[in-house]
Order: sequence, then structure tokens, then C-alpha cells
Amino acid sequence: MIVQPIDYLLIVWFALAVLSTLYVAWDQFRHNPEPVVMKWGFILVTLYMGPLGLLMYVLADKEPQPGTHEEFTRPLWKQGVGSTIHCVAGDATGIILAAVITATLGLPMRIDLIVEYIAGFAFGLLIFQSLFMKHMMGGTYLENVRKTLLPEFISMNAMMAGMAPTMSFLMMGRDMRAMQPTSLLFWGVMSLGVGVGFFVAYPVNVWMVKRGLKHGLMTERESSTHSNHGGSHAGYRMKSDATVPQLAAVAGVTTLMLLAGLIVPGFYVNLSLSAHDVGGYIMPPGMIMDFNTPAETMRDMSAILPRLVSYRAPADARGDQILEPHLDNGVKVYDLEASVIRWNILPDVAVDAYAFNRQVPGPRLQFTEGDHIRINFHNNLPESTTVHWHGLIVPNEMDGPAEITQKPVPPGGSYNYEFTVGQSGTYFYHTHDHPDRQQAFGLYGALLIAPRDGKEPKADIEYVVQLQEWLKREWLTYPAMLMEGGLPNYFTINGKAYPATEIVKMKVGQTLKLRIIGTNNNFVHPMHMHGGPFEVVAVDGQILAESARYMADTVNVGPGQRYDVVWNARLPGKWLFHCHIPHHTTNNNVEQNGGGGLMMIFQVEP
Ligand SMILES: [Cu+2]
Repeated sequence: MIVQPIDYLLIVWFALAVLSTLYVAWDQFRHNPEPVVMKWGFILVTLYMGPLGLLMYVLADKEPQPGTHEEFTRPLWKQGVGSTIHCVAGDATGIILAAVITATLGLPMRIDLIVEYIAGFAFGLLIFQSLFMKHMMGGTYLENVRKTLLPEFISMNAMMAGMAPTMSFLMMGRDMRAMQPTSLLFWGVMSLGVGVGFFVAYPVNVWMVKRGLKHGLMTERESSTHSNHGGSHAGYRMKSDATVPQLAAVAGVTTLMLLAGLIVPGFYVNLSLSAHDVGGYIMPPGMIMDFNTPAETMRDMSAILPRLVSYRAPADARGDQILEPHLDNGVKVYDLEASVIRWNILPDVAVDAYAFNRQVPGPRLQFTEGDHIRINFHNNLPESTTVHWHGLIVPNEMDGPAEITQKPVPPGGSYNYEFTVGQSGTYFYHTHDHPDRQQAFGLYGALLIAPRDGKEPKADIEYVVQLQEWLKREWLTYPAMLMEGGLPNYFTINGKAYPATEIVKMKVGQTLKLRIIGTNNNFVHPMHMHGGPFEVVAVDGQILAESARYMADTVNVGPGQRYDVVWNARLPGKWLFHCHIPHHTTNNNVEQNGGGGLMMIFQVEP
């Protein structure tokens, strides 16, 4: 599934890799006069390295004219390519097989790397070098193992010194789909890792060919294959002039390179994590991830994966729709469900959201003081959740905090919240399980309770304002939070950013009661009204005594707070109501029609 720009690149890359491999395989088995082991070496390496494998094949190995392979492949740099090819073909195959198995088993990355090294070494030495090359080298299998042990060790060390950090940094990078063998990105990382490993291993292979420690490219023609079948071939025998100090130094340095490649990435990324912990998660750009960042932290800040979206709301859909109950023996019963949706905050900007009843904000719950109510809650999210009734006095087990008053409701699970409403005023409900993630994704809604005696400050028009902060980057939605990389770049009133916020029409002389709810997670938003002050008549659901009411034109609405204010439409015109942190009135820092985000218009007619 395409969720990041790199996915297009990967599709093109692997299409080219397949075409390149088909060409090399066809050409090798039709024309090229060399041992079968080398034919397969080039085919595998081209599969892993794509067009780069093809490039090396045509530049260094493919016979240009019949009968010229011996002459063509003689230069040392080409012999070095051949030597690296048969090291990489075997080692990389072992490493990739091991990587798939360890990822599937869920072993931590640092164990992965060790298993991969052992598997790569074993595969290269025991199968690719000793077994497949035996008929050319002559001698017994064990003699071959013994003879190729040191060159294979040197080459494998150098290759893994390049491949291991490539895998560590990219698999534990921002896009951890790279840890999952079911993802194209995993294969992209493997491909790149093999490429880096090849170039790191190339210089020592050139040296080993030069010193007669390793074979480079060889020529084997049809006739000679038959005449030498099962026996040794004099031309393939080697005599090395490398000295013991030289061998010790090269083996030592490549071992140090290997250790650095395995260990140093662990200074920067958390190699104790596995594909089961964090595989598939995509982290926000700019997030700080260090060598001891826990898997929980990463899961908490990761994007909603687009494949989890189960419903795409129409672009003009509005949240905060009144939810009608049905009656059951005098109890008002409401059905509430949480799921993953795609929601337009602007006509051309959609976020992935966690939503109650497929809307952002969730549906409006309207109770009357004294109601007996039951909420049948069902969780269709990919993670556990709960619902909390913010500001209400309810039995403790109905209050919602996960792990404190109840077990969180698992994915697919349900919970019945039942209580009698003893208060009145402006409240809201929201998730109380990982709210830093879930509420930031949209799990909240207004909860308005009418007093039984009907006595509350009234106005000609009522309007509910629910604030929210969003982080949408590179096609994905992350939970906005006050952490590095988590800062929001979009802001909404009732699920829409200006200019998509509602325009409320009024007439001069009419009064407006705004119920402003801090449903957002991070900022105290100074909500400011143009065209004259309003009167603050209630705070946090509590009606202020006449003597305690006050005039203001800005209220600082913190997360969780509610302010009921009454405003008079004094003059005709378009009167703005907006947050006074100017960044919060932009859309990804862009102003459209004079602003964005937390801004809306009250249009007063004469
Ligand atoms: Cu603000």
C-alpha cells in the first residue's frame, strides 16, 4: 500500500531489479562462458542490487565478443568485482533469510544482527564457497572449508560492516515498516544494505584476488566443463603470496570494522526493540528517538496507518450531531462507537482520526438533570480505549480512567456506562486511555445538560465551540502533542479549520451564548471576540452568581475548561471569533481568506 512517497520509488526500483535480473539470467545461461556458481552469483546480486548489479555485469563480466571472456575479465578491478560477487551472493542470501526469520520470530534487532552475521557467514562459506566451488577447486569439501575460511571471514566482515549499520539505522528509523518482511520497504532496506555491503567489501576483495587468496572471475566453456567434470582444474588453483602479518592485519581491521558496524548504531537507535514491538509504525518527522526510547513511546506518537481507516466521511460532513437516545424502562440509552475514519478539516485537507460515531467532534449528548442514562459503548479502534464523562459526578466504576477505575475496553470490546445525571451545564466526554494519543486523534464530544428547573442564562442563539489541534505531515496524521516532532500544524473549531468553519448568521440586537470547550490536548487558547465584549456567565458547567459574572473579550480556554459567554450583536458586519495565538489561526502556517485554524465568523445583518 502506498502511504509514503518512497513507496513509489520502491515499486520502480523493484520493477527494474526484476527486469535486470531476468536479463542477466537469460544472458548468463545463453552466452556467458563462466562457471555455474558465478552465473548464479551475478543473478542473485542483480536481484538484490537491481540496475547496479546489471551495470557490474555488463561492465566487468559479460563477454563482449565470442571468445574474449578470458581477456575481457583479466583486469584486476573486474577480478575484484567477481570475487565480491560470489562473497555477496552467498553472504547476503544468508543474511536476508535470517532477517526474515528473526523479524517473523520477533527477536530484538541486536540479536537479529548476530544471527544474520552467523547465517550469512555459514551460507557463504559452507554452501556458496565450499560446496558450489568444490568441483572447480578440487579437493574434499572439508579442505575447501578450511582453505576458504579466512578469505571468507575477511570479506564477510567487511560486507557486514556496511550492511549492519544500513539495516540498523533504516529499520529503526522513522518509517519502521522497514522491519516487516511483508513491507516493500523491508526489501528496499535489504537491497540498499547489500549495495553498501558490496562497496565496503570490494577493496579487500581486490587485495585478496591480487594476493591469490580468492578467485575473481573465471572462464569456463562448454567443452572444458565436460572434460573437467568431477575433477580439479589446473587454472583455478591458487598460490597466495600474502604474508602472515598482512593477513593478520587485514583480518584484524575488517573485524574492527564489523564490530563498529554492529555496535555503533546502538549508540543512536534502540537495538533492543523487535519487529513485534514497533514493526510497521511510522514516526513523526522531528521526533527525538534515541538508543533507549521505549517501544511504548514510539507506538504512542506513531501515525494512524491509513489501512486502518474504516470509513471516509464526506468532505462537507459536520461533527457534533445530536445523538438521539432510545428509551428502555425509563433509561435513556445511547449507542456510542469508536472507530478510525478519514475526516476533512478543510475541503482539500483530510486527517485520519479516531472518532465517536464517525464524526469529529463526536455526537452531542444532550441530557436533562435527573435523567437516568446508559451508554452502550463499543470499541472498533485498533487499540484499547475508555470513555470519561468530564466534570460529571458518577459512580467511580463509570468514570472511565483506564487501569484505574476499569479495565480498558479492548479492540472489538464493549462497556456499558450507566449513571444518573445530577448536574447541569456545559461538559464533554473523551477517551481516558492514552488520551495524549487518542484525544489528539479526535475522541471527544460535547455533553450538554439542561437544568431541571430551566433556570440558566439564555440567549437568542446558542453555539458550541470545541477546540482541537492536529499534526498532519507527509500524508499521515500524527497525534499532536507538546513533544519534539509532535507540534500541531492544523487547528479546528468543531472539526473544521477556517475558512471551513461555520458562519453563524445573526441580527443586530440578538444575543449569542457561546459554550467554549477545551476539548484540545495541548494549548491554552486565548479565545477572543471582535465587536465588543461578552459576559462570562458560567465556568466549567457552574453558573456564576449575577455578582460574579464579568465582562471580557478574551477567555483563556485551557484543556478541559469550559466557558459559557453571552455576546450582544451590536453592529452589523462580519465579526471574528478566534484564538489570539496567531499561529493557531493558520493552516500549516498558511493564511487563507485572512486566516485559518481557530477562527470563525459571526455574520450580523442589520
Ligand atoms: Cu490557540
